[in-house]
Amino acid sequence: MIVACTRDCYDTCIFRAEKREGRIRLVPIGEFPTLGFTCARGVADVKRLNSPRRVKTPLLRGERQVVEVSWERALGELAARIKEAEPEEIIHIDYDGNQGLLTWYYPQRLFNAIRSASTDYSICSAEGSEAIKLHWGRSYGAMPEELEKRPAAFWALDASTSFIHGWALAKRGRNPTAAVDVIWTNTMRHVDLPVLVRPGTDVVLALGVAREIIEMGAYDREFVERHTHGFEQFVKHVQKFTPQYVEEEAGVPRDVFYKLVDFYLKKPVTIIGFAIGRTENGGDAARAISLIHALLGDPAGFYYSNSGAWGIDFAYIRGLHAAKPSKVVPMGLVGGAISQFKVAYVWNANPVATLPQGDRIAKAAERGDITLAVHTPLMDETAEAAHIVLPAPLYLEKEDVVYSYWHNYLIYNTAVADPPGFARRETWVVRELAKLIGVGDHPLMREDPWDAVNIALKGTGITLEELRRRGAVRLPAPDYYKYPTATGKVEFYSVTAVKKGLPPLPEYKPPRRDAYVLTFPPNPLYTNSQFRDIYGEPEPAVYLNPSDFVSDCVVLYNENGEAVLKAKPSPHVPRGVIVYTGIGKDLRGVPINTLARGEPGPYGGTPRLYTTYVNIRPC
Ligand SMILES: Nc1nc2c(c(=O)[nH]1)N[C@H]1C(S)=C(S)[C@@H](COP(=O)(O)OP(=O)(O)OC[C@H]3O[C@@H](n4cnc5c(=O)[nH]c(N)nc54)[C@H](O)[C@@H]3O)O[C@H]1N2
Ligand SMILES: Nc1nc2c(c(=O)[nH]1)N[C@H]1C(S)=C(S)[C@@H](COP(=O)(O)OP(=O)(O)OC[C@H]3O[C@@H](n4cnc5c(=O)[nH]c(N)nc54)[C@H](O)[C@@H]3O)O[C@H]1N2
Ligand code: SF4
Ligand SMILES: [Mo]
Repeated sequence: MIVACTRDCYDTCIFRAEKREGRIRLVPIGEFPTLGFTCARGVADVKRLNSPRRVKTPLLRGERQVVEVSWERALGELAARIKEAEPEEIIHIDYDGNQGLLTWYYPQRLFNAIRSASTDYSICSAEGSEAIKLHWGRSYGAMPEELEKRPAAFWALDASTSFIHGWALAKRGRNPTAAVDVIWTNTMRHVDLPVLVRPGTDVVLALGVAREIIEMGAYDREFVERHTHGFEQFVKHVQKFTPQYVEEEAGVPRDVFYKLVDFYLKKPVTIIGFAIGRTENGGDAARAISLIHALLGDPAGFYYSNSGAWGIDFAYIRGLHAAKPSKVVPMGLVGGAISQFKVAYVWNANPVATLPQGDRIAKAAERGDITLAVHTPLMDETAEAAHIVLPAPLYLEKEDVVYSYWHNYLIYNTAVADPPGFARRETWVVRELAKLIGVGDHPLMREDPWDAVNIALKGTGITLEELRRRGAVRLPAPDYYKYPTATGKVEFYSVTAVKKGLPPLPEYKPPRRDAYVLTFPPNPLYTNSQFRDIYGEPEPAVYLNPSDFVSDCVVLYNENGEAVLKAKPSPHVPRGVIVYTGIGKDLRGVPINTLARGEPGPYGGTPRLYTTYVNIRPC
């Protein structure tokens, strides 16, 4: 049996699942793209099936205690709350705890059918995707194999921690590697050319590199003439991004800058970390980095997210062809705006911990301002705050179709274990709920979930039946010479942006220099807030440069709130930057995201949480 890890992760590892004497073993496939190894989470997935944090029975939280109830009672209660509220007073909050088409996307149909409010799904990669689309009409890029074939630059990505198979391929290829980051991550310490930049200044560096390539006459004239639009305006625009300006603004010394230019002349692939979109000027940085590859005549030279390349009709599974949300709230603002709602239904996400000011969702539930319901396999902060908790199967306990935003395998996941207790899958829950609310007959809810998947897969050229039979199918690489922009070309000067009232060329606004920047590199033991049931809580600590060290206990504060944390000096953190590894809490148990910046970025609405400005004082 074949299964793929459904977590929000570049790698989407593929396993052979073996069952011997009732015991399940997951063996990472030896061949590409999993290469015979997996991560600390992949190793613990079987153990996690019996995690003490599993939710096995529906729960209702009363004033005094939490009681186990039947599905009928729990769903009856939830349906009553939903029926009492106006559609725009109901919000569903879901993200990528499990990337299965039926687990994440299909349940959105119920909420679109009743025209409730939705988030904008912007927390992770939307900013960069929308930004790159302004120039290319698409945001997909390099296929995984490229990492092994040519030099690789990891830009705003600690690949050796969060993208271990991409990292392994690059290392296996033995070509030169580079990284651009604001701290000395493990990746920065293990590439040939590490480039340390000041937070939020990547766009300056990228436009500086572009300018230099043009100055040297080293760009691909034929590609520029045949496939691009607005080169002249771009040339003019980049003039001010001289090596001197790059040094002053981004803090990159001249010699390192020229080495990076040389590196780009070798036609590397750039893996642009999703993280770039969560930084100040991040969308503009993604735009500028992608355009370096247009200069090089290399439309397959950058990678951001390949989700859009496989032809999967996500909008169809979500039901957007038939009904749309009445209101859309940027994810970074949901925490602050939660009291506008009466009911919040959460699945596949842990917003109390993972969203900026997510702790306000828990507070609103505690005050009784909202009814909070959660469908989850495991107790987390959101479930602890919820009035209604519904038990869900983990990915090894249900069938689903899984895609990757990196590699081009589509996988049919078979269930290798039975769900515990009364756990029921997402499609069942929303269809039962639909009946109770009175929309069971809505065309979106009537359609069998598997039929919906089959239709959504049409553009991939693979039928559900074939996929089920083969287990895993390799999809073809996309066409890199098709640009669905206004001009049909790669737009150095984005006509599309002008139409949308956005700047046609990547812009730079200097970040604040009067505060510390709190940022969040990945933690190897967790995927976002998951696996604390196995590995415990991440340390409530921040790292800072020895010269910024004031005390071993600090209070970080800004206009959003305060966090009390242990502080540790680290030579890997430059002055002015403060590092919290992963997503966790402070010493009082307050989610670290109580501090995070929530206001949406200009292109895809992603909050700039990786450039969170804070002040610091000793405890
Ligand atoms: N082990 C592990 N793996 C994961 C995850 C996890 O939690 N743990 N999460 C998964 C998810 S949801 C995602 S989206 C991806 C995360 O992957 P990405 O978001 O693509 O990147 P990260 O590896 O988290 O690294 C982000 C890097 O950006 C740096 N950075 C911060 N500000 C700036 C800036 O202004 N400029 C530059 N150049 N760099 C900056 C940080 O120091 C950090 O090293 O990984 C996935 N894989
Ligand atoms: N401080 C800080 N905040 C961040 C980030 C950061 O690096 N630092 N990263 C941001 C990024 S990139 C992202 S993507 C978000 C991630 O935000 P989330 O998507 O909220 O994060 P996860 O912790 O991956 O997933 C959350 C929940 O999904 C549930 N789940 C897992 N499998 C299933 C399933 O099969 N069914 C159901 N119903 N539920 C399931 C898990 O129990 C878990 O509680 O966080 C963002 N927030
Ligand atoms: S979390 Fe990522 S690296 Fe780990 S098993 Fe899942 S896909 Fe593989
Ligand atoms: Mo993410």
